[in-house]
Amino acid sequence: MNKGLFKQLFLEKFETMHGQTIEEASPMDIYMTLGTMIRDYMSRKWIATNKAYVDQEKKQVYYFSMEFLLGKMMERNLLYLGWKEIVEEAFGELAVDLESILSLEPDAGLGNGGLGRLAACFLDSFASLQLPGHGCGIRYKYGFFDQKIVDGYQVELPDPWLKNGNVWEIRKADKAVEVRFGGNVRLDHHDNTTIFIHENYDSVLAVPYDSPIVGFRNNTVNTLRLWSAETTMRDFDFSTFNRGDYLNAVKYKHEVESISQILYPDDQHQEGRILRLKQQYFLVSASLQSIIHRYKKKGGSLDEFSHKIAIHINDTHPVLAIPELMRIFIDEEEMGWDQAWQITTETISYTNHTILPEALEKWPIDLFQILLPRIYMIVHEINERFCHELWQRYPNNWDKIGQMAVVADGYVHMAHLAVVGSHSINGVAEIHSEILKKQVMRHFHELFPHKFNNKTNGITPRRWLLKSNPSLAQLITDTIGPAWRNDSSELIQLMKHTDDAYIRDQVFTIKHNNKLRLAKIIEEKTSIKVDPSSIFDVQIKRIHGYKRQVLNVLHIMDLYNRLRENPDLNILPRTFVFAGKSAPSYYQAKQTIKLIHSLADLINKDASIKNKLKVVFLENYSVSLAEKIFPAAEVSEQISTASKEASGTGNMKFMMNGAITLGTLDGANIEIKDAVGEENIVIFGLTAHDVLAYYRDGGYNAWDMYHQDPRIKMILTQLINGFLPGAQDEFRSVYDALLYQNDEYFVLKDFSSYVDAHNRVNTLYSNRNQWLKMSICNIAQSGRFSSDRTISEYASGIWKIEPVYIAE
Ligand code: 26W
Repeated sequence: MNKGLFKQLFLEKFETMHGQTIEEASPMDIYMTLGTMIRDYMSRKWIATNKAYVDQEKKQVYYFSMEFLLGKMMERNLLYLGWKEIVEEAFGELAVDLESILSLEPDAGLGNGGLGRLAACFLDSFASLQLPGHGCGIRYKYGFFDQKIVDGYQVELPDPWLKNGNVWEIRKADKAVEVRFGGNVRLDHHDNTTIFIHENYDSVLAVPYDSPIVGFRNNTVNTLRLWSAETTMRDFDFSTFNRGDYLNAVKYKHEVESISQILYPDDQHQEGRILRLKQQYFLVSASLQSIIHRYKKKGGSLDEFSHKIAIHINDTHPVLAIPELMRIFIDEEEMGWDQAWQITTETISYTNHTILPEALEKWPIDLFQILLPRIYMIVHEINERFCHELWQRYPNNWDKIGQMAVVADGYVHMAHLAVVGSHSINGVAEIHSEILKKQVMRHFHELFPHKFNNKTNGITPRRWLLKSNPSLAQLITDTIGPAWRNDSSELIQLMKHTDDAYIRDQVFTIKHNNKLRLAKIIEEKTSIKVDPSSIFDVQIKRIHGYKRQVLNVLHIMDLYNRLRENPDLNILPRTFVFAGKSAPSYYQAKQTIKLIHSLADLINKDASIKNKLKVVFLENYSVSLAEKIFPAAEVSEQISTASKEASGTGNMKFMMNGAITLGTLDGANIEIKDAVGEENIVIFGLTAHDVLAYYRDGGYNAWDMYHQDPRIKMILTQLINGFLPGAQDEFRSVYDALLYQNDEYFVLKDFSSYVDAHNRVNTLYSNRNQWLKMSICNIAQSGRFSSDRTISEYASGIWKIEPVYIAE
């Protein structure tokens, strides 16, 4: 492609699509035309990729996930195809501003947070590493809610991201499959075998929408297949409607479509709602049917299935893939139990993303059985056989067997099903995998030690550096060459330049410009003016007790108290930036958002502290907003209660953009510390070992902190004495959680060490050269946190898949 050719093709495409000339074009028409052109161009590569996969009979992996938090795709696709500059110049000649066209695209926000964004980074790495890996998910009509802040409170609005259509997807109506819910199972006998007949079920039509996922500057185009729930024509238009039961027909249609209507806006808390279980089964049943259908059509033998297909489940949400695969093998393919079980376990692998007990999924048996009668029978049988094995191994140890059973205490335990029915279980950072093996899943680890492994998370350096921080990316390319974009281990070459005055200067200038850009966004969105020379100290992530935004707030209050007492206090000016959404039903998290706003109100208006402190909350955190914040950040707040954050991936995005981590020894922070060395990170607080010991043995009393530390006493009093603007009792619940509920997340316990850590940051930052050296070191060491490294490890260690070269 070159500029002249692009311009010509674009104008032709525009006229055929819109029946008018470019002079009359609306920006949306231009967006659609460009999107269609890109898609058409990718289509040829897409066909070639699929053909190569089939012809070469290479093993493929399907990544099953309830969430894919993709963000925008157009700029990504332009960059990856190598078209961006051409289009920019051609549009310049047509007096069209590419930036404003790109901004028209809504984020695909089909995820809550870390787990969903990880799935998106993985798709990026599959394609960029030329690996045959595809995503399977749900095409939610409404993505993660839009967050509005009204008077300091979070208000949730729907996210109708599909309202103007979606240029990237292709509806494949002919590939629709049927998914069955409810009804009953009748047993029949044929030639000495029992046959299970599922009858009187409600049937839902699953219609796939495929989107191309193109690799970086290669010819690989993989597929993200998202399923949409529709009524079958048979059910809606004819039978019910003809009986004249119009209202019921409409109600039924509505009920069916509700399955793919909305993403559940809760992470780290399982709700037990039947619609969620429906979504989970809908995803796995539709995906497996289509995978097997295609596999057989291409002549594959089921005996070979696990050698040709790997299925990965992203947390337990798609764990029904295990009994569903068993159902298809046994009921539809007439396979015996033992063979079906062997193939199933060899096919499926599972990642755990959290140890928070409230997030571990379990479903009440009665609800499960009514919705999925045949699947329940299979789960029951899996449980019987597994408990029998346990009995052989641990005779009479009912306690242990009860703790490990798949079905127990009236519930189906999804994580147990995942461990029993898969060949690999991994955590997402070293410490997390260790906690799984030694604590949460210790009985399972004892039984199946070979199944457990670690795959430390990663992020794609192409979106989180090349796309979001182009000037830093350019500096890196100028310094060490462009290879880092495909081979992130190359970033280590930057270590040779940590003392290079020119590079330091450039890193400083780039960061400063990114801060200016963010300062402008902050002013536009909040009317708050921040000092671009102040330290940009950033905490952006879901709002949750264990992530301890409250600890950040308490430190800011203390700093403010010190400044009020002495306005000439010798500290560097700071800007504290927050962003993040709370689950709609999570009261404490919502109060935390209000607390940040009240504090911001108080501090930002106080002239006496001479602009040394600003507090900003940016509403509606999203992939696109994140892309603007990470490049401008200098301090990365990773302050979860040790042991609670499985990995974190924001920490890696900050690091790759040159921010210094201020964090606890939790999740991947530990590996970041190992990578950069103690002198290039600021660590504080309890260790996971300390925290787990407190939970086990007790011995922590939050009131001791209150009585021992006058700073804590003062701040906590300020939470409830009207010091903060707004109603007197607004923050009583925050106060009570910290004192009367004994501070479950050890905020007060870690307070003092957190304040010390901030003081260290202040000292380090005052030596500009030292700070820039730290920053360059962080960028240089961030290569190991590329999702390319992570996916290569999954590919060789778990899935046994290999790259497939796709010719031009
Ligand atoms: C059933 C409700 C529900 C929904 C989502 C429970 C749990 C989840 C996810 C497992 C929450 C999640 O996103 N976990 C995060 O996963 C990231 C990717 O591995 C990690 O980096 C984060 O530490 C972890 O919190």
